[in-house]
Amino acid sequence: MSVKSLRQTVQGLLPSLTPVRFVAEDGTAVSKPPAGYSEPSVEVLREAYRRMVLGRRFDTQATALTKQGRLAVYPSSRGQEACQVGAVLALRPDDWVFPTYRDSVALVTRGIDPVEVLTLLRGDWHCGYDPAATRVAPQCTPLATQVLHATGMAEAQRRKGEDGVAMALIGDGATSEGDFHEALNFAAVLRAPVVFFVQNNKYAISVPLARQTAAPALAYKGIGYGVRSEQVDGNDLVAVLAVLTDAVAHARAGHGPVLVEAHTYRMDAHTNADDATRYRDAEEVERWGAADPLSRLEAHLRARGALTDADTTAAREEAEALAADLRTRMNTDTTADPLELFDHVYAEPTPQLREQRAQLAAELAETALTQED
Ligand SMILES: Cc1ncc(C[n+]2csc(CCOP(=O)(O)OP(=O)(O)O)c2C)c(N)n1
Repeated sequence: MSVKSLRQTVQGLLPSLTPVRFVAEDGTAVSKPPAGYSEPSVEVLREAYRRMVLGRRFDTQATALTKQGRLAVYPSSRGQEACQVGAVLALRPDDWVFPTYRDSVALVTRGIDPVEVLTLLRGDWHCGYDPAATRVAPQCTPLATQVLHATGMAEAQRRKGEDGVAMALIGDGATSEGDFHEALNFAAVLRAPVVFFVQNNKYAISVPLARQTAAPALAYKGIGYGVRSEQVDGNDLVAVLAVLTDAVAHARAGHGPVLVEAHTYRMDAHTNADDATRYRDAEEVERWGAADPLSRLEAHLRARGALTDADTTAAREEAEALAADLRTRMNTDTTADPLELFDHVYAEPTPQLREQRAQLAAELAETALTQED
């Protein structure tokens, strides 16, 4: 390869030096719009605003349900709505999404029933919706395994001659897992149509980014594998949507995978069971509060005359109705059969599994007898 074409190849992979941004924290447009990206239409931005209002209300309601004991655990994504809504709006309904436990708002945005989204976190079943019908994989709890699954699905679609894209949602901490690196390498070699979307929310439970990586940005991790990479202001919906739409188009056109790192912040604790005050100070949280993605988009659209009081009221009313419906339906007890636990582990249960099932069945029968006495 000549030095000239080598330089071009490297430049084609490199992320911009600072995160791509269209809208400043106060809602005003940045003076020099980022080159190479198209701004989403006003209609799309209005829809994104509505989805972000719904997503935030869903999130605060789910957190409240943990306090009432109706939900076993909830990893909030408050503050990450621009990432979660932007990711889904950048995809077609027939593209695949590979989410983590923190991506419930993305799933609600995808149109999945909020009660079904919470099935895993309620502890009832591993997945409450139909992954094949929704093209959303079950929310992944082991870190980074979904990145390989997304790559495999993207490659399978390509081999079938379909033009679908798979998007893996992943946290900053999970980029230290081997699976992340294997997936990037594999995807780049195969030119699989997959987008790796890292939501860098600055902490992996209590581990800050600086103790996770020495890379100048997580986006640079793509270059070594030959994966085109970009970084974006994750609290600017306009930028997230513009960058992800571009990444999806790149993958769909057969040009290979893209890694996008969004710089955002987890406003709440890791989950309701975690005390974030033990590892980060209030000042930092307050600073990020000023960068809130929802109020930023609202201010931006209002300044452009694209959002009225009637629009914001309508969105909030719709969000209240969603929360009320969620409360009502989550207030009914589910009646799960403990033996169902063994149903879908293997197509053919192993002898050990059969033995465990029999053991549990005997214990349940004994408990039932004791209760009758
Ligand atoms: C393979 C694996 N190792 C460890 C854990 C325990 N664990 C759960 S969440 C978490 C932190 C993840 O942080 P990050 O990837 O930044 O995602 P975030 O929760 O911030 O969205 C860890 C270490 C796990 N779930 N899976």
